[in-house]
Amino acid sequence: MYHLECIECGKKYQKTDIVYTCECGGLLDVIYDYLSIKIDMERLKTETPSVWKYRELLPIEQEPVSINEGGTPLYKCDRLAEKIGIKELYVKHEGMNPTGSFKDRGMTVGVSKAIELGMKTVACASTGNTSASLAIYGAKAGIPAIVLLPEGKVALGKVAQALMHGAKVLSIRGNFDDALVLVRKLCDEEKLFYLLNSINPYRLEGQKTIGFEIVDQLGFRVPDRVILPVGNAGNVTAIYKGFKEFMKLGITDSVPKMVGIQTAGSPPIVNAIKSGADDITPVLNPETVATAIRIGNPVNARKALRAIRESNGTAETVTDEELIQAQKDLAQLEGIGVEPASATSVAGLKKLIDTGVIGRDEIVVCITTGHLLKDPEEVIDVCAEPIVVDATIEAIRESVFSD
Ligand code: AN7
Repeated sequence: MYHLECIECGKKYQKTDIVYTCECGGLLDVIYDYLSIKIDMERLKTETPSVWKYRELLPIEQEPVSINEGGTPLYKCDRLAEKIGIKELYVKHEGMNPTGSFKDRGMTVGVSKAIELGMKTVACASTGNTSASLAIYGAKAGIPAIVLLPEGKVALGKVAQALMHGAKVLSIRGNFDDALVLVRKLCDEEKLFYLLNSINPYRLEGQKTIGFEIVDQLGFRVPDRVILPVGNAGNVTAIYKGFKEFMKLGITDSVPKMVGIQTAGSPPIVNAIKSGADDITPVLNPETVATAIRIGNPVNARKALRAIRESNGTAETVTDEELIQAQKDLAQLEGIGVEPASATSVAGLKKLIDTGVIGRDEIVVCITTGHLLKDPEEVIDVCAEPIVVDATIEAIRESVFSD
């Protein structure tokens, strides 16, 4: 039992309504009848984590469109912890999802909902990962997917996925924020397609399972902090909702402080948190090497600001240099390969430890949202080139042992 509810005016919508935002313009939340939800604790404590392990808390009644999303590893990162100067650090590597990003958690639910509602075509605007994910779930469901990408600004691996999985890929002359305005009109006003950006509250329902899994994988403990990159600000909102629901159901008795990280070139949420504003001021020309979060007007800002504040969390910026260093540290100290945006979580942790905002004895989970192979061109840019040598023992000996 669930319905949709506006976070601003409280207006309720039914689960059969095809609606993305409230009449008043406010964002919608999926609200359950929590008293009627029965969790089988024995199953919860023994079954391997995955998105659909938590189906009692997901808004889908039919068989879902699924390709085994979720259940991503939570690594204890002692070498990285030592470098940063913190006692207990975990990294939840969402790059280990089917398309290599956390978006799959939202899309398995979102596309399942599209099918339940009888929608014929699904669409999104994307900085890349959302489009890869929509393409794969559209393919699995057997319905067409339309994706709008900012021309020339999407990492190669993501475009490759959208193309190969058969989405209709449209490169927009404009940035992500422009593409999102356009696709919202196509879906909401023109009613041409079903909108699967994270303004669609069903997407966030899938993504909240990251919160469930963290608790599950820590042996039903709640960490002190969860740190993650923020773009459209859907994921930080979703994960916090997951932690809150586990508390509401009596599975846990606290929630972590939520910490959102953006880049110095694209910081609307950080600006609002630091200035105490109720809403964001859009950043007009966002620029960063972390193209996934090159977003100036995050649609879930009002939800995210509440989540961060209510949890006593914070938000911080990192520079491109800092996030590239964190990307290398994750790769070379822990064997965790992530795309640039994902590394902002670890770069942000380092900055907040160095400045004393986060204590060295806190239990911290950083979320790495996307896989290294999403953006091979960035890797080539920031790493030394391969060394070309003659195919002889001598040449290799000289190259390896000469310095
Ligand atoms: C790797 O694909 O917005 O704050 O269109 O790909 O929930 O938006 C991607 C976002 C973080 C930010 N890390 O999450 C898209 C898109 C990675 C991402 C984010 C994205 P939100």
